[in-house]
Amino acid sequence: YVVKDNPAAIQQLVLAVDRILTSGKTKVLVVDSDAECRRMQVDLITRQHFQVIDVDSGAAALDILDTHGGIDLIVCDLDLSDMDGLDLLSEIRQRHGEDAVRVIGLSTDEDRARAAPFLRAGGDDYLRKPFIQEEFNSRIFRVAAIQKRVQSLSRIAARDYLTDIYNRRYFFETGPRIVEQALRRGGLASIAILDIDHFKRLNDTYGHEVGDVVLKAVSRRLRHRVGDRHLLARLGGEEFGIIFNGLGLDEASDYCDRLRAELAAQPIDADGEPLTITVSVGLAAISGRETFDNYLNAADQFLYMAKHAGRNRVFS
Ligand code: GH3
Ligand code: MG
Ligand code: MG
Ligand code: MG
Repeated sequence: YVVKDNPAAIQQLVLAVDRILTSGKTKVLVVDSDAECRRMQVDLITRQHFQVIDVDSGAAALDILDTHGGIDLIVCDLDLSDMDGLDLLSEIRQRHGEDAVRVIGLSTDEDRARAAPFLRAGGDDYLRKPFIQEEFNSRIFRVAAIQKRVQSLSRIAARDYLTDIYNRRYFFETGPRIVEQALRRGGLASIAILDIDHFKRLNDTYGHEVGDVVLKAVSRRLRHRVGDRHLLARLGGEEFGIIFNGLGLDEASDYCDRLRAELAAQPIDADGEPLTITVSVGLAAISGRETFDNYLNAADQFLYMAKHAGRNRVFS
């Protein structure tokens, strides 16, 4: 932000920010319009072995959060040159939700009246300037630890325990939002239910543990193929849901058929035993006129038809 007319410097800055954000350490964003104050905070936080990015305005802070993500903790002066700290906090919560990041507010003695509304609006902690270094360090440390806990619990709540892909709860929470976003931008979306064929027979023949190995292997393959653009979840048992973000019925149908063919072509290694599995897929287009549950039901009916037509196929 100091280098905005220098493309080479901007490039360097972007790379530096990315380097910080992709490492495993706690990432702290210091937002303060006073350069001296900012430097002192950066210095203290760096000595706690956290990684720090610092910016001099609320707008810059919002930019970093929007473009990079990955920030765990924000330490923010409540009287910024371009924005009230309280407004910055509301904006952050609105754009990124409650769990994304913890926010500690700082203000001078004259501004101490800002503390209460800041905390009531969802600020996580508050400290008055000038502060005692030990207290600053301890608050940073505590709030960072809380955020690690929040992240770990959110991850657990969203994942399926056996396969570690998203679970049913996450699918139903996030699916409608993805669909709505895709349609609002004028894009397409479709929804698929994929079900392993004769899985009960596989369990009965080889045992439940081998069944679990197969579920994990299929999940890994699906996750690998589906990637981050689309939403993949285990809906239950041997049944998976996929929301294809940006794909209409034709494209999604080709996509599913390739998935189906690939799964059938590569036997799964279950303790040295190569097992060939097939899947059936029901696929429905999303138009924006129906509820999320109705699209899912449509996909389920197509799945039923795919099973009756002999399995190992895609119906839409
Ligand atoms: P279809 O081709 O019609 O889908 O037949 P299917 O046998 O796959 O379907 P069905 O619904 O009859 O059986 C699903 C089986 O999946 C029954 C259940 O024991 C098994 N199952 C569900 N969850 C798990 C799991 O977590 N691990 C294992 N090993 N098996 C599971
Ligand atoms: Mg069944
Ligand atoms: Mg099945
Ligand atoms: Mg099933």
